[in-house]
Amino acid sequence: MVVLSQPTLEDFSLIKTCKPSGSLFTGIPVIDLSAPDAKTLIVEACQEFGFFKVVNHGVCPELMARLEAEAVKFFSLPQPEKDRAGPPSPFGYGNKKIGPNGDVGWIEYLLFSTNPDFISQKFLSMFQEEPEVFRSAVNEYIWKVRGVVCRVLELIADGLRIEPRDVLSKLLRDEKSDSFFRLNYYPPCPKVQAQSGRNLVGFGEHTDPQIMSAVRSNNTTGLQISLRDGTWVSVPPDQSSFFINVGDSLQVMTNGRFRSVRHRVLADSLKPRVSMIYFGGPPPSEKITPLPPLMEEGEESLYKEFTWSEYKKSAYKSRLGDNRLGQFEKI
Ligand code: GA4
Repeated sequence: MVVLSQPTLEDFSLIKTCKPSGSLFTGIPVIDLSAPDAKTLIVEACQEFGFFKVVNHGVCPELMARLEAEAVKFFSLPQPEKDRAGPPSPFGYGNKKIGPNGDVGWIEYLLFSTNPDFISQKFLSMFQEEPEVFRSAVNEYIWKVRGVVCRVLELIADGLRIEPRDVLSKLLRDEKSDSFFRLNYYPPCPKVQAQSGRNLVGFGEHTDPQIMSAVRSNNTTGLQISLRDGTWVSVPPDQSSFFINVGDSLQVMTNGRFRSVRHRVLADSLKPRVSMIYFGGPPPSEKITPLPPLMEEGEESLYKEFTWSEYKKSAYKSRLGDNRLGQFEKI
């Protein structure tokens, strides 16, 4: 059995805590990708929640389990070995520090670009032994999960009656697509839970800047989303499904019809949470503006015009919880 080092109390001092909500929310939309009404249900879910669960997606559970096992193996390595894969500037291994502006959380992670050349280089320098097994699991997984997100984006185009149906998915399939992949490991926090009755915040509240993200986690709770009225609800975990988040860019491309969902992760008091997330982003030079066929007559964009590279630059100057789209809204 793999035993990970126990956190010390000093490790907790900067990290926020939060009272865990007892119950799990039962209202998350569940989309069967093969169902005839999938396109309509996805559009409704993107408008109401900016979040939904996808089942019947065709990615085999063995691949998810294999990648999860490889991730746990990595996070179980001695600290100096993991540190050799860091810091995440912006890609690599990170421990508690999130982004460049002072955000922290009860988390360890690996952050990659989905560009295969980049992955292989980083992996080769990261692992002396057997990089190939991990690398191929990551590459295969990214390929499959991108396929799922592209299918969802094509169903969205159908549901919104936009042509061509690859208007969004082609941005993720583009060889210049600026997409990320992240493996997160949230260690359990039993001491804090016992002393305060609160859980450590693993990843503070935020929205994803990209077009769309797909999260797969093990069966540990922790993910919470904010509803329209600002209430936080806990998402029941499901290791065989994907949870899809609408990102800021898709909110802009639908001129505010879709909602970029605010979400956060609380560490569990007893079990580690392991998640793998694909963040589908456009090429750097892509203009992020409302899709013309969607606009009603006389409708104006709610946002100033910007490219993905401009948005990303400004995101990396922000704090995690900031309303990043705020400064791009037209007044
Ligand atoms: C949030 C979504 C993704 O995890 C991420 C994050 C990125 C990082 O961890 O480096 C950011 C965060 C995320 C948005 C604001 C900036 C950048 C940390 C941060 C404080 C990889 C992304 O693309 O944006």
